[in-house]
Amino acid sequence: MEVERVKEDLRKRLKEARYLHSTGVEEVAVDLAYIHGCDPEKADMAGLLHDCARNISEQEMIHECIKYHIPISETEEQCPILLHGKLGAEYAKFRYKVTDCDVLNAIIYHTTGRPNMSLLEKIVFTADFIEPFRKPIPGIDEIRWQAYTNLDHCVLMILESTLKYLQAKKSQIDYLTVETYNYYKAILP
Ligand code: DGI
Ligand code: FE
Ligand code: FE
Ligand code: FE
Repeated sequence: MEVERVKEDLRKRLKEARYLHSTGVEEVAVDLAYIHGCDPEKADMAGLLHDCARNISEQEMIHECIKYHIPISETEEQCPILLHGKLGAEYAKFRYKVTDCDVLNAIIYHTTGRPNMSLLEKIVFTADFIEPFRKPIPGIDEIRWQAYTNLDHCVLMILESTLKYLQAKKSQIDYLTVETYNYYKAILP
């Protein structure tokens, strides 16, 4: 489906704030694609669609995952919000006719990341965190700077910030969030 038609559909389906966030991620992802040498059209689609399954209730998310045969881990059962990436990729495939695996993986892994992410995966993961409509958090200026300078370092800083936030909230931490953090910590000097 064309980007403009996807946008029109998302504008109807998502709450206004979530739609604005999605277009913010879209724009930042395209900028990062040009800077880091990634396909801007893929970044555009992945950024726009990354949260396309975010606007349903936790209960509905579980139901939808069962419908799409998405396996649910114990952590995901406790924190169903973790499922919106995997479910979003299914919507991208079936509702928006996305076939590109890299785009689908960027949607799947945008919340936890994963070790050894593709350039597009890192771009969407990062754009989700730094887009201009998101509520500012301490350290965001340095993280934004690193997004345009050293993307791996930026990914590590985002994970550090997310882990701190989850620990403060006493939320369950997904094993992939931890593995991703360990991976980027280990590969950086
Ligand atoms: O969907 P967004 O709000 O744009 O952002 P997101 O997909 O990165 O994160 C969604 C929520 O998931 C956010 O409140 C942070 C939280 N989250 C990220 N990693 C983990 C997590 N929650 C749990 N319980 N465990 C994690 O490892
Ligand atoms: Fe999300
Ligand atoms: Fe995120
Ligand atoms: Fe998001």
